[in-house]
Amino acid sequence: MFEVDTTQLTEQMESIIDELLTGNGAVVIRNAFDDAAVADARAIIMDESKDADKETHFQGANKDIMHLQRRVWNLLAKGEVFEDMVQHPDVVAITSAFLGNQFHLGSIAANRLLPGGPGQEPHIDYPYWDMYDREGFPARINSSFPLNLQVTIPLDPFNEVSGASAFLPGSQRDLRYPEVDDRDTFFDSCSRMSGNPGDALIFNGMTWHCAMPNHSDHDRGAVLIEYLPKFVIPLEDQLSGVPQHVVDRASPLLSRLIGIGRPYPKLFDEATGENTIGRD
Ligand SMILES: O=C(O)CCC(=O)C(=O)O
Ligand SMILES: [Fe+2]
Repeated sequence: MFEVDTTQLTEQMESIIDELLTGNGAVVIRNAFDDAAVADARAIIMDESKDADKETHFQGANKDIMHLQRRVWNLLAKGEVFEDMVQHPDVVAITSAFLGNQFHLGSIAANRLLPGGPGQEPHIDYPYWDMYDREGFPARINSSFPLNLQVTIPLDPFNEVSGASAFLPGSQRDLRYPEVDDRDTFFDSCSRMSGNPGDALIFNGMTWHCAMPNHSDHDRGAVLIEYLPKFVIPLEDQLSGVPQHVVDRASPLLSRLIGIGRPYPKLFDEATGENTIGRD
């Protein structure tokens, strides 16, 4: 994977955008988060996922072992460390360049694969995640500009044995949900998002990818952050789900990410009579 040199971020930005949109579809910032942040996040997620009782996705063929892949949703309600995770300055700079500087948060959740845990079907992420129903999407929708940026933060070693996410380099250029018939090609040709706890694995959500089975003897946990341009409806309801004490201490960036002050939808009949949009 293309390794971002954070000391050269401004100079590299065009190459990063190229890599995400028309290159392999994924880049990595090594050691984005320190050991203390990882340990804190991991402890919270292990505790919150003692039961396998949350909605999960892309597990079609794995019903018997589905409980070995566990989700923790709405992490901003579960620990202060996650407030830092969604505001990492280098990730924010890349996301601003990729999705526009008013991007917001679609979701921050965890995916925990226990030993023996199953992989997922190859897929693409929200807002494309149900694109197997192609008729639900606009005519000629294509990959020329992005509506999603995903950031995976491993909390355990991510390697071929432990079930590091697989992705098919370049698959984002042809925006479509992988067919069942594409799976052999996917699994034969995929690369892995290998990494260490605290790395930030960043990818274009149009890239075909999936969690892979965990054949190791340890957990494979990860924080999954999804960023969206300002006009795409968030996946998680942060406005209801993020507690008031987090809202009260939120930075301007975090407030925007969770949708505080988001103008629409709006009751224009109740607005004051003034001109609010336009160059002049
Ligand atoms: O946990 C992983 O490796 C990937 C998870 C994923 O892609 C998803 O749930 O959408
Ligand atoms: Fe995904």
